[in-house]
Amino acid sequence: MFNKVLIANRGEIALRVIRACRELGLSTVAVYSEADREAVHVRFADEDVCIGPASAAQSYLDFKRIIAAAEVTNAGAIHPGYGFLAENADFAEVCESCGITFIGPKPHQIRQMGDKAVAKEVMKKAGVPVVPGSDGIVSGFEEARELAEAVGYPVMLKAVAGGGGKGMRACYDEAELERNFHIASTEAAKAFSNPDLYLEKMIVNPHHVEIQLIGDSFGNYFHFGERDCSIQRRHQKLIEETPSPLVTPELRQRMGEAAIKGAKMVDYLGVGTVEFLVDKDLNFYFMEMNTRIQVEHPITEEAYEVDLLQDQLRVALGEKLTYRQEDLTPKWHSIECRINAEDVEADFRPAPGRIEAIHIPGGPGVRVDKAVYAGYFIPPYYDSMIAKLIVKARTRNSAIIKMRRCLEEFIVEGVPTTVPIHKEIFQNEDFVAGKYHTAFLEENFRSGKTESGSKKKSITFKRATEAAASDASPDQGKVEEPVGADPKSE
Ligand code: MV4
Repeated sequence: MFNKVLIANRGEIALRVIRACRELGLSTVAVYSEADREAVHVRFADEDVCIGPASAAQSYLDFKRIIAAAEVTNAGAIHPGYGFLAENADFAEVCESCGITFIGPKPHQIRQMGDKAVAKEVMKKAGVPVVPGSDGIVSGFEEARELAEAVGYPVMLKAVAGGGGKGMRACYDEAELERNFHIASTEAAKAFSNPDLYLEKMIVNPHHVEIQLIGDSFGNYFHFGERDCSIQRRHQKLIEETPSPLVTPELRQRMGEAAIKGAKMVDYLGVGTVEFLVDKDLNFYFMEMNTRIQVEHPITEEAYEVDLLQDQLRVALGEKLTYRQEDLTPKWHSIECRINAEDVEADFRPAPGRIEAIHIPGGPGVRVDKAVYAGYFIPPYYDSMIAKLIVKARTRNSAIIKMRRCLEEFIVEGVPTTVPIHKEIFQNEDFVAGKYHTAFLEENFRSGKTESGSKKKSITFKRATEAAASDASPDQGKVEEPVGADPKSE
């Protein structure tokens, strides 16, 4: 067992882990790169170790430096956060062989879910619905052609070592399939050192709905409903919400049970997320399983009144979970906006630099997970997310009103942020009506040349109708039952 945790990460998630550790009486070790000397996670950990230069390859991704830091500080466990080494099975294995608890699932579970074709086979065996397509990898174009003929076009070619939208190609006919087959496998070989592909029927305009689950070492499994992550751009999520406007209580139960069946199949340990695509007829299909705590976990914590970080640490400590599934219902509607230091007008280009001033919204039902402050210099080496703005309210409409208010209060000077685009999305009538799928942003954005004729893309967002845009309160004139109050909405 362990009583000291090294956090192999930075930014808001490192701080989130430190907070959970302190509440559980665990001591903490921060590691940091030379670019992160002034970072908040370093200040709030009990101990800290500089592990190398700014480049992630020589710091947050370097097994040897992180293991060495754990050994010199006598940390018994490593929490990887998300990104960096969070889903690296080799790293989890190295931790184990050094007698350090990796806070996450077992190495073979990470490896199984990391191979997308294997993951799909495992889920299929467990009885989880999967998209029709190849059983495992496709050996060559000829096999791909026959399969595509059988399931019908359009189809997708996906790299088994890809994921999160990487190494994926749409094919609308046989000619395109033939062209793409060679391109996709060559690309996959280069990008992932693995040329293997699998094939699936394409689900058109799907919703991205993911189920949060947890398993302990006694074989107990629970799910915490879904998160709708359909508002994304080039596979980068911008907004997540729970409950999903699409998901009925009955669908939630079926998807939750399917996710747990899949997790049980691999004796899954810890927190995990099972990603599904949901089509317009509410059919759901397994996509991927994420074997980490995710960026968007706070909306589930807020809606379900749980602490997933504490639970993740507890099951890693060998504790038993004491939930009853029937108690795990959404108590609130929660929405998250990812606030990134990016120039939206310049194709969302990351915009590192100094935060000259910052005002963080507050008030009831508002949570901001961040690790930035006035005067902080956002280094150019890592991702551009600077804060997560999370609200909760009893209804979706009141959560939208609260989010609009918080976005007005969210002031950052010194670097551009994604706040302006969030303001626009929260005025869009389709979004406000809960009518959106994964193509929402692409469909609602127009890009073109600016008046000056420069190459800079100017992006304008289709506005809500005048009536909806000027109506500050979508609650008005519309009666909506609070979350959980209507037995039908449970
Ligand atoms: C698909 C799909 C349509 N049909 N698979 C993208 C990320 C990866 N997790 C799976 N992805 C998709 N797989 C089939 N058979 C459409 C997507 C997809 C997508 C999925 C979730 C969220 C946003 C997306 C945006 C474009 C494509």
